Amino acid sequence: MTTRPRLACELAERPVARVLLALGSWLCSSACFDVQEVPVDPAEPRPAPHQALLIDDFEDGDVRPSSAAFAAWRCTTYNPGPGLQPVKCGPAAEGFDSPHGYSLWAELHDEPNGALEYPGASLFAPTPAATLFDASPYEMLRFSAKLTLDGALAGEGSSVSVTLSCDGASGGPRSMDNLALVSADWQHVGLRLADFAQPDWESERIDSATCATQISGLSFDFGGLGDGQTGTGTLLVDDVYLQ
Ligand SMILES: [Ca+2]
Ligand SMILES: [Ca+2]
Repeated sequence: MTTRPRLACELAERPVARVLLALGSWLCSSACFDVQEVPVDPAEPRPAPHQALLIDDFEDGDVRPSSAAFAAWRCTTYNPGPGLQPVKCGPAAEGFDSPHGYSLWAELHDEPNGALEYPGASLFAPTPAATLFDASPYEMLRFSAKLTLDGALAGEGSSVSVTLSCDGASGGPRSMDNLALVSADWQHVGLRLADFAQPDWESERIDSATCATQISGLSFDFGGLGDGQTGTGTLLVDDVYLQ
């Protein structure tokens, strides 16, 4: 088990309203991290496909997930809004014990103004329009990842926030998230769905069990700059499963 990374605390509060306004709550849910303890065991075996729903192993080399329950992978940066910090994502010629994964690269900047803007980068796959996905039959979200951080993003710990978005009772988007430490070497991560929690900043509350029945997207995010800092990050993901 890992300990809670500092990043989670740094990202917990302020970006919410700005991201909500700028990107809609899907991205907001990606931007605002709740702190959870996360089991990370690089030696943990990958699940056999027959035991899991394969979201994507990226071996077809395209942007579409293996599972039709999710639409094409895409990426963005936020705080400030999309387009203001460079970001790229796409199929990668490197996977976890396989030829292909998917990469997210971003250069993040925090404005030097004495305050934290919590800039972040997100790789995400929404569900197809007007559809929701029921994740309640599954216990774990599993994926492989490696994260390389440079500049001010490089530090003693590098972490990836994993967010499952869902629809609240009013129809407004909600989310639940979890945090994983990811190093510069490939490793397997297993997150219990029961350990995902709704961020404190979402005013309309939804319990995680309900949220799991109406998933509207999945995202992997990194960030964590201090005031005025700049850094770049490359996240590679592979073998995204529900089990
Ligand atoms: Ca692969
Ligand atoms: Ca700042």
